[in-house]
Amino acid sequence: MNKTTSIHFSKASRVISGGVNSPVRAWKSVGSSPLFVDRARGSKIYDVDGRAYIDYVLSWGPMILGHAHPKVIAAIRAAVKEGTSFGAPTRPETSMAEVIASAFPSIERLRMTSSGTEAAMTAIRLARGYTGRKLIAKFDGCYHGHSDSVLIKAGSGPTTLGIPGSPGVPEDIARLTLSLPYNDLDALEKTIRRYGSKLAAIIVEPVAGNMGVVSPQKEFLEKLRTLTAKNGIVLIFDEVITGFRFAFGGYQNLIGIKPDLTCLGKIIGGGLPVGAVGGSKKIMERLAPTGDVYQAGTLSGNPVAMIAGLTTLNLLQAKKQSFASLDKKTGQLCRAMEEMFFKKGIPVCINRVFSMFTVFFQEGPVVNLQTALQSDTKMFARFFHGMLKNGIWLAPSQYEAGFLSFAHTENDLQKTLEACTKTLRNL
Ligand code: KE4
Repeated sequence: MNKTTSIHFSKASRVISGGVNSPVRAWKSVGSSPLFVDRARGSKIYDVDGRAYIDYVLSWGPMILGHAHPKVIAAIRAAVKEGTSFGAPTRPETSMAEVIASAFPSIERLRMTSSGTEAAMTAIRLARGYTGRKLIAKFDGCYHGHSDSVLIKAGSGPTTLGIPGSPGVPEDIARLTLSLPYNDLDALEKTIRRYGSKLAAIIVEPVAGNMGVVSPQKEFLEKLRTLTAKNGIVLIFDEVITGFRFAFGGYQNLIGIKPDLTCLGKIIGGGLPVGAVGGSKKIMERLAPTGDVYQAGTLSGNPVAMIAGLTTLNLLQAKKQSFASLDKKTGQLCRAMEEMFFKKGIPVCINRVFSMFTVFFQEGPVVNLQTALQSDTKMFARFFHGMLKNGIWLAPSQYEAGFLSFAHTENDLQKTLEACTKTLRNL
């Protein structure tokens, strides 16, 4: 660890819990203090010593256009001149809702929040209020933010840190959440047979990104849709990561499945704090003030965040065709890395869905949390640090996703592969 980092980290640790404002940033699972970032532009991120890295974290997904896109920055600059928050409805919020509703056929009404956690928490409360039922179900290794009901066998930070449940979540709340293995049709059918009429909602990441990337097996999501519809259970797709990541819309559009509620975040905020929950008018109108399910937020739909998000979505809409190129680039990178590991005789399983990927240090296949946990996290940590030393910034956890942006160039990919070659020499 370099000297500057330790100075910044020890200073931060004197006043911020763990020195970070979100646990995964602490780099605990890769066994070092975190680098501090000064700035970022395009596909590059720069630490406080001015060292540049090709960034595959992209702020955990939002920066799909690349960092500090000039049009996004210009739009934010113009917006902040008019004020930053009014606590009153603004036209950019309506435009945001219109753009999202036009991209998601399942969304007739939307409610903005300031985080994905609030979006998922709202969706669950709304489903419970709408159905009058208490029980919900989720899937092991999926992460839907840190509200009490979903911190059960949760992915992302909880899995990274080995705290899939969490002290502070009362047993009375935890017992209202069932958690099943992802991609396990039998477990799903058994659970619905046993609890169907008691379940308010089932929430799922349609493509899992928080146990590392795990794609849904054929029929898993179709079966989920059929069984929830049959039993009056609200199906919630958590598309906080996947919303506008694969196409101009959700993963739901690509597979032709309409969930009852969708959670969004990350990309729709263009790098500013945002979340959203959307769905059918029938369910969404149960939210206060039209309905009786309460939900609120001082900065929900913040006009500056809306402008950043709208500018991002408008630029993505103009790139509709080039999502395929992002997919192609990511495929090239992953295949080339797979080849390198194979030649070195190091077992890896690289899971990729369009422009998100994870290099699991194991033979594979990785189809759920249980198989993901077979990975060699020590080897992952050595790979992480080797790539960092060679100028590549990967997610500091085996159980997270890597992302490409439209700003990643062929040259970036070439440099990444060169870094991988050098790293594998000493792995
Ligand atoms: P936020 O509350 O962090 O905005 O969103 C929570 C959330 C909800 N749903 C999904 C599918 C998510 O991936 C997330 C947040 N993702 C993590 C990383 N995988 C955020 C990084 C962090 O916790 O610092």
